[in-house]
Amino acid sequence: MPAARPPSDARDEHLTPACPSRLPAAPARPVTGRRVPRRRHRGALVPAWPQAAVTPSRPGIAPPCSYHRERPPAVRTHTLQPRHALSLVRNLGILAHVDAGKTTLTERILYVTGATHKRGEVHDGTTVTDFDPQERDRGITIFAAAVSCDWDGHRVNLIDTPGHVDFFDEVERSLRVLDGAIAVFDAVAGVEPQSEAVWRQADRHGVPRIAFVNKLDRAGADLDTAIASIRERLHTVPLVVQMPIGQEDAFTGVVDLLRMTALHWDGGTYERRPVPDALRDEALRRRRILEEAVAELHPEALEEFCATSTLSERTLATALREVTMSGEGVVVLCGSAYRDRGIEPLLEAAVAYLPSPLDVRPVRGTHGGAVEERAADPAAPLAALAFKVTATATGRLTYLRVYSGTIRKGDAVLDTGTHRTERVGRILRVQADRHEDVDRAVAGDIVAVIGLKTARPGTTLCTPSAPLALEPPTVADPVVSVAVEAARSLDTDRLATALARLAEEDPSLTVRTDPETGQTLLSGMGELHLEVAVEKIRRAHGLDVAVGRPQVAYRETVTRGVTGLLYRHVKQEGGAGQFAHVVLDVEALEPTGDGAADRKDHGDAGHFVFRSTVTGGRVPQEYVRAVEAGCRDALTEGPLGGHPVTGLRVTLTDGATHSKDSSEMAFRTAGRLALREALRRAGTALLEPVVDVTATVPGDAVGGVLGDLAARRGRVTGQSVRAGTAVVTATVPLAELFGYASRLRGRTQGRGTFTTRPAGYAPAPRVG
Ligand SMILES: Nc1nc2c(ncn2[C@@H]2O[C@H](COP(=O)(O)OP(=O)(O)OP(=O)(O)O)[C@@H](O)[C@H]2O)c(=O)[nH]1
Ligand SMILES: [Mg+2]
Repeated sequence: MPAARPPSDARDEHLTPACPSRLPAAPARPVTGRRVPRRRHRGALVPAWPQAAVTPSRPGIAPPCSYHRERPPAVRTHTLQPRHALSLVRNLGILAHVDAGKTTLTERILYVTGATHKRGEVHDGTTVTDFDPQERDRGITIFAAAVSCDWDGHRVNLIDTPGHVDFFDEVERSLRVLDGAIAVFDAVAGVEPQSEAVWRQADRHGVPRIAFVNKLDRAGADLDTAIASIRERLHTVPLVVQMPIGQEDAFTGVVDLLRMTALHWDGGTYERRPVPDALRDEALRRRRILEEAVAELHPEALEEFCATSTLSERTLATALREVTMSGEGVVVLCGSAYRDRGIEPLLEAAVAYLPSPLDVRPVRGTHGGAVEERAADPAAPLAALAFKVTATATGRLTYLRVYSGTIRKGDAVLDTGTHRTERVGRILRVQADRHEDVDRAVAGDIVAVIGLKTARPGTTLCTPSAPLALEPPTVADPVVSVAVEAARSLDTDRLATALARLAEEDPSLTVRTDPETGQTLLSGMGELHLEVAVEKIRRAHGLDVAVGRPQVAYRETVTRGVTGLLYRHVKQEGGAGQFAHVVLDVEALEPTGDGAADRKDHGDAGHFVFRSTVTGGRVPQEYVRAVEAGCRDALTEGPLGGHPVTGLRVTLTDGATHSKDSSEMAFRTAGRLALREALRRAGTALLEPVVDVTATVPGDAVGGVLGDLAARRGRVTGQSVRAGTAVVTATVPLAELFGYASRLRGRTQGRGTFTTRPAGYAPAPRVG
């Protein structure tokens, strides 16, 4: 981790009242992602704050006050929300690197809101959201789980997401249907690789976030260092609204810098007290830093700050909400989920700053080529996105996010994927592995439906008379495959059915037959992903499965181009003939530079650009499109080993048509065969997936770990030691990492851990 300077030091120079000439003008506000109109919900913020707010006896400092939150009734009532109440709904995700404490935080949120009576623990396998037997055995989250709770008159729907990189797609599908998120960081480790990856993912989806720095009770926890890493690695402005009271074991509470009161936790309850004298100066200093940071981002706050040299609690709260929505800054809170500290203020901040379904932009879809928007209105025609499908004892559950309209039990809905109309059997509100029947769900709701036979993750369900297709979540390319086979040949068909169902539930898993060996190949995002999938088949279907060695998914790329390749496709055997002449140039394309994006974002076609420079109408537009389609067909199998081809630009420079025999089909065939021929003549190279590895190991084991990484063709990119613990980063071919977890454990007597992050593709040393 880079040496971090507490953010407070960096800002000491601003401690004197600022005047217009000292503070920079508020930056222009670029409109990105799902922004909300800046003015729309001003004023709506204040009633959303809990009634625990105390009237300050003198500016900024609350009088002595003891406040124990009444626990809400334990019974969850899922009454349906009328339209006006949509503003009281929050659909939130909990995102972070593996082990940051997402599941523990979700568990504590359920407990403090009264949704549960017991605090479960990940290490005991007793949490609500890690209910799958494999999650309990492995102590990690594998599947995103939805839960709901009530807080201060708001309904909070939460999705606890997995942090392990292999389950990236599960997070992607969740982000697609969420309105806001809580990003969790470990107070010792700060921003870890996967936190950075999910942060960028949330940026792409335009999901507003607040941050929770967790584990402040751990030895070595340091809020300021974690905040510095948020600023440096996530390139955002941290707006820190709390200051911890005590450190590590002695961490007992926080100072609320908005209300300037201290919150102390003791057992299951907390108390608001005046800020202790010893902390007052530091708290005022941090409040000042917060005010300045907010004034720099928010024009009205800047005006007030310049006029009065301070910001009122109301202005701060309003500005924090708007800055959160626009993504220009991130509100940072802190605590310890494990020790139940900091949960209530986090919930307050979540309902105060994060958007309701009404705050996000109307959903966009297409119908017949035209783009259409639908607002979050229960009276509008239905538009709902299926984002998850699971087989349970209750039946096949299709999870839906309803964006507009109302879906009722018994309704006929159109599946825009299959163009089939299906009937909704039951509608369920889901609380992890428990379900409760409801009669209908409205815009803003996340529910599961039983009775849909064909809906897949990514399908839109809509009113048959008002069809609309919403953009489905993207699906990452699988990078690792294993051959699977039923141990008893009798079970071959059952295995095929089980694999098909698995791939249906998780679109990042694919099943295909190897044309050369005839083996069934299961492909996914990593070794763990496949291990979990196979184990699921063993447990759920009682099948004995034999699994081969994992293989990575190679790709091929162009290293030396070809110009002026002429291909003539002419056929005249009876009937209508085929005539298409094309001339192609093929060039190598530079990688985009973002390894993860190269691997995840360019879909099956990889990084491919097609253009036409044909002039004078020598090849009509529809035939140009057909040539492009043909080229894309050719990209699926490269000349080196039949792997997908990526990293090239194809230019159609010339061509010829025949008045009778030319057709789109002829040009598509010509495009495919021309590019195939061009690739044979071009210089090509094999690419293999590489990952960035971050290994955290005891200082005395570094030598062995470095040697092992080198033997795995790893390139060490960084090394640092802090308090006897070394962090080594390296870029390593994925193919060399199989079995690394047990090797690292062995080399470090079980004390070493590592995480990986996709880093794109790099040239492979051998031809496969
Ligand atoms: N000391 C301390 N430990 C914590 C805290 N929160 C969580 N933990 C522990 O950290 C470990 C990981 O916690 P989880 O809640 O499973 O983390 P997660 O982010 O859900 O992990 P994945 O779902 O696997 O990505 C568990 O052993 C927790 O008990 C905390 O505030 N303090
Ligand atoms: Mg978890």
